Amino acid sequence: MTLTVLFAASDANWAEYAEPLRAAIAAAGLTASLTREAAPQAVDYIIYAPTSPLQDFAPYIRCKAVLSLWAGVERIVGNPTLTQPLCRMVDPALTEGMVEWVVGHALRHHLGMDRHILNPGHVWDPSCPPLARERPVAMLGMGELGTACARALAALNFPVTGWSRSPKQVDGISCLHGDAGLDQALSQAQIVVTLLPKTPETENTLNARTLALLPKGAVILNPGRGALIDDDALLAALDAGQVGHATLDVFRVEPLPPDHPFWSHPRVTVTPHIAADTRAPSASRVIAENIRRGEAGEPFLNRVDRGRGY
Ligand code: NDP
Ligand code: OXD
Repeated sequence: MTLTVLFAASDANWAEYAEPLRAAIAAAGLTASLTREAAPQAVDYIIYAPTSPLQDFAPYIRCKAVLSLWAGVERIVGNPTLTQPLCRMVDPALTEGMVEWVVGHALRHHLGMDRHILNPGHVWDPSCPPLARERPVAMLGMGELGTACARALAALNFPVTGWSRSPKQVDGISCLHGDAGLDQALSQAQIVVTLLPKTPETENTLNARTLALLPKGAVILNPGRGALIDDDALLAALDAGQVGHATLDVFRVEPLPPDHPFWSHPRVTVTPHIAADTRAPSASRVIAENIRRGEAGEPFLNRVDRGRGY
């Protein structure tokens, strides 16, 4: 039987994914027509990115799953027309990219690299940074990405405290959960990484109260979602020196508007939502495996829990 797989994402995504998806679907032993247009009632699976105009999933009565190309699903999870199973992206190459972004930016701040790279006065300042073992890190979110980043930082000897919704045990990481766990993690952290999904519960996790718990001068790295941080509270904490620097990859409005104060703040680094990209060859294999599972009656991988919102 030939499956109909609808690709609902941007033209640029199509150019990148068409060939790797066709190859991965064939390698999974499936026969499918991968298409950008099909009668809704004929579609078996939808590959989806929020760059697609598709909003009404109700006519897709035969569709067995909607397979997101994105890890974060906040723009689709609450769609009331979406009754089909929704699977988010867990791509090993995306995880690798996120580890590189987080470790790179953590080391920039840990080693005080800017002091030497930007040294307009040619000041000879031989003071050394502490060792990583003396620089506590809080990892807010201990899912696929947070756990991989926590492990990579711990391998460099940073003492890492992870925080999640449910209790966890991860070798080499001190794991906390719940409101008290958040306060405890923040009260020691010189570097805070936010890798939580955007849900009603995680919005403004970093706010005036929680930012005040940090040791003075702590650094924030946010590759999660803009809404995890209260922008005004962050700007106030930066101006007061409570937060020493914020490196932000994600924003409430993207692209970040040209007049947003983050662009010109001397202690904010903006990266344009590039912390970790889904990579077509590996992501296509993940998608194809889920289609194979759907056809074999096996449980889907990375299924989103609608109630939790991630
Ligand atoms: P996961 O779903 O694997 O992990 C989410 C983590 O957040 C889990 O540990 C979960 O806890 C925790 N969490 C969720 N809600 C709460 C809460 N209310 N309180 C405490 N902890 C909570 O997601 P990923 O690691 O794959 O991705 C995380 C996010 O990273 C994505 O949602 C997306 O927004 C962002 N992202 C950004 C990219 C970029 O390029 N900037 C690229 C890809 C993703 P528990 O383990 O208990 O469920
Ligand atoms: C994602 C992202 O969620 O790129 O995949 O932000």
